Amino acid sequence: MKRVLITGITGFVGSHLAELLLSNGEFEVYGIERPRSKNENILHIRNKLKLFEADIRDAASMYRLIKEIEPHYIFHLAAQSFVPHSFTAPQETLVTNVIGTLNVLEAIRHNNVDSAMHLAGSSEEYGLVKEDETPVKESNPTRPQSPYAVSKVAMTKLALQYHRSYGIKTVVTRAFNHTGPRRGEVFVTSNFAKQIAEIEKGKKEPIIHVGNLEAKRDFSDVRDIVKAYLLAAEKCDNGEIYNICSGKAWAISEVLDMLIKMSNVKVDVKQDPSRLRPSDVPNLVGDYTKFKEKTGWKPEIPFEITLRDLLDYWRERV
Ligand code: A2R
Repeated sequence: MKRVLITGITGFVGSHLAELLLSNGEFEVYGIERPRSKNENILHIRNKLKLFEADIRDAASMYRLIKEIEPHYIFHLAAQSFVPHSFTAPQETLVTNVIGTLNVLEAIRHNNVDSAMHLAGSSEEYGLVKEDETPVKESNPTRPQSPYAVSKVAMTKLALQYHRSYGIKTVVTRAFNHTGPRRGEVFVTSNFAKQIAEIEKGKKEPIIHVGNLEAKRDFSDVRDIVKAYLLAAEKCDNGEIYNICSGKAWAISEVLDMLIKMSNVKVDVKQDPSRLRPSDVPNLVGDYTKFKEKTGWKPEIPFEITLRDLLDYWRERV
């Protein structure tokens, strides 16, 4: 059995990755949680996991943890992951996403363990993408548009530098938007789905509040994304960056229309200025050729199924 440590296991992606690894049967899955972690995402698999209390901002706790586990693989997903929050809490975002990552890298280095580390970068690192630069390749310049994006650029650069300087096995993926059941309700797809589910149950007036509907995003299903993360750790070259995406862009307005059509309720749509970002990325669509050539991965779950499962997830919860 290979020992795998997931930071961020209580989160959206971490919980899906834990499920995948457990179902595979070859992995012993370790994770970290904090005293106040919301743990509903992993309640159903909790007894199959080995959970430790740790905070990535605390270097000593990461050092002890990695010394004790000596993981074969580390999936570093823990982060302040919500772009709008990074404008109001830039310091928290930078400390968690950059210093937190540094603490994991340093724990590997000082303990001299041979872990292969996958780090979840983000398409947000590309930021402002010019018309003639889409679909975006890994070689595109990064022009971050938020403190979150800056934090992920810094995290990526640290991961690659630790590989070059110390030979630490790091692979960075830049996933484009991904969604599905358990997506945090602050994220656009989940937020729309939750509002529709509430309207269906008569718990909310029939008005959907929205932010920027013009933005175009490349969406994948989280269950495809976690398969890609496992392949990245197992098959990709260290010190490299790989895009993971569908290669197809959807306007946020199209996503909203698809969700509304999955329901019988009549709704009005209202723009809420507080949902707009100080600077936004207009069009983000990626090119995953590099990753596909290395691993054979391609997205399998149609976006309609992803949205339907997300809406059903909220129908069971509101
Ligand atoms: O908030 P918690 O305790 O439930 O844990 C969250 C974890 N996390 C931390 N873990 C340890 N020490 C910290 N200081 C710390 N801060 C946050 O990160 C949770 O388990 C995870 C974030 O989950 P989500 O917000 O649902 O993010 P998601 O979508 O799963 O994103 C995974 C990765 C992130 O690196 C994103 O930036 C990237 O994919 O897109």
